[in-house]
This record gives sequence, C-alpha cells and structure tokens, in this order.
Amino acid sequence: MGLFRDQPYLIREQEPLAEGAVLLRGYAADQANVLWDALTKILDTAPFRHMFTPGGFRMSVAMTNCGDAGWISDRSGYRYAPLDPVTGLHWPEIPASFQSVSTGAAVLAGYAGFEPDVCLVNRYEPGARLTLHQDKDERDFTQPIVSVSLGLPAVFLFGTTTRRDRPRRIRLESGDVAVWGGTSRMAYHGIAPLADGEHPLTGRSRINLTFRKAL
Ligand code: MD6
Ligand code: FE
Repeated sequence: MGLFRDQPYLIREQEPLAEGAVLLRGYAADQANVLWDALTKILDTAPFRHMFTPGGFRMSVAMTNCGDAGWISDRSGYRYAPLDPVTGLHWPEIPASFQSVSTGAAVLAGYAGFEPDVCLVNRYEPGARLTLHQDKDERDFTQPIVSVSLGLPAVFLFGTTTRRDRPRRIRLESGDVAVWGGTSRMAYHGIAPLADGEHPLTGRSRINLTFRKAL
C-alpha cells in the first residue's frame, strides 16, 4: 500500500474524461477480491434492496450503503439517512479496504484530502440501468466522487451539465475507478442497460461503489 505501490499509476493510464474528471483504468483491479469480500460482510447487515423513485417507480438497480449515512430514495424524495430504513440499524462502517482505494484514487486524480463518509453500493443485473442524473444530494460540491467498478462491464453515459446534450459512452470494466469533481461535478451521467454475461468475481452482475463526502 501507499506511495510506492500506487506510483505506477502515475505513469499508467489516466484518461481525462472532462475537466476535473479522470478515469483510472484498472486502479482497483488487484484489490477486487478484497473489496468483494468486504462487500459480502456489509450485505449481512445491510442487504441489497430496490428503492422506489419519488415518482413511484421501482429502480432496476439494487442498492445498499455503508458509512455515516446512506443514500435513499422513496416517495418523499432523495436524501442521505443515518439509519437503514429496511432494518432500522445504522449502516455498516466503511471498511478499511474501501477507504484506502477511494482515498488513493482521489490523490492520484488531484483531490488530496478527500474523506468519504458515505459509500453507495449499486448492483446491476442484466438489463438494469441508471437514467441520466446529477449527483446533487451532497452538501459540499467542492468534494469529488470516487466510483469503483467491479464485475461485468458497463457503458457509462457521461454528458455535460445540460441534460439535453448527448452523452459520451465510456466502457467501464472491473477494477476501473472514475474520479469526478471540479467543473464536472454536476455533469449528467448514467449507465446503459447492462449486457448479459458472467464474471468470475461477481457472477451475472456489476457492482459499483461510489464514495461521497455527503454530510
Ligand atoms: C455507476 N455511477 O457507475 C453509477 N455518480 O453504477 C454514478 O452514478 C456516479 O459513477 C457520480 C460519480 C460517478 C459515478
Ligand atoms: Fe451518479
């Protein structure tokens, strides 16, 4: 861990997505098993569930959280909640392996000092998608979001701050980490319907960990 371990990535693929947003391809690849094991423990306390949009639609992506609060959606809106509404319990803590991947990626992307307090976990099964949206339920938009992909590949839709602009399509694979801040923080983005497949780590699914400073 630490500087020497991370150093190769300074000269490896760092693909700028837009101003303030960078894709670190494969950054978490050698941690994928460790992250997956930590996730299975989170799920014992906070299982995946399909939330409902404020408009009453069941989301195709299943979600859970760890950290000081969790992102939730229901008929009364989107927000960060300190307790899991399904269990009434606090969300599990962010595991050390999650923390180190997210802060390491943030440093490489130029966001030293990023200290996530929430990790939203998304699970996509074939056909699941996330429509274009902005992440705007957090308090401090100067803080970036760090997004880790595990399992089946997906097509990330990455637009501008104007919803009607046609988004770029970026393939995200297991171990890829996107760091997203600055003038891109409010860019519209989403995930195209997941193609069917089988991945040795996750089976027929894609997992996304998004780390936020939400509170
Ligand atoms: C996903 N990601 O990759 C969904 N949001 O499954 C997001 O919605 C996202 O990847 C903000 C920043 C980075 C992201
Ligand atoms: Fe998002």
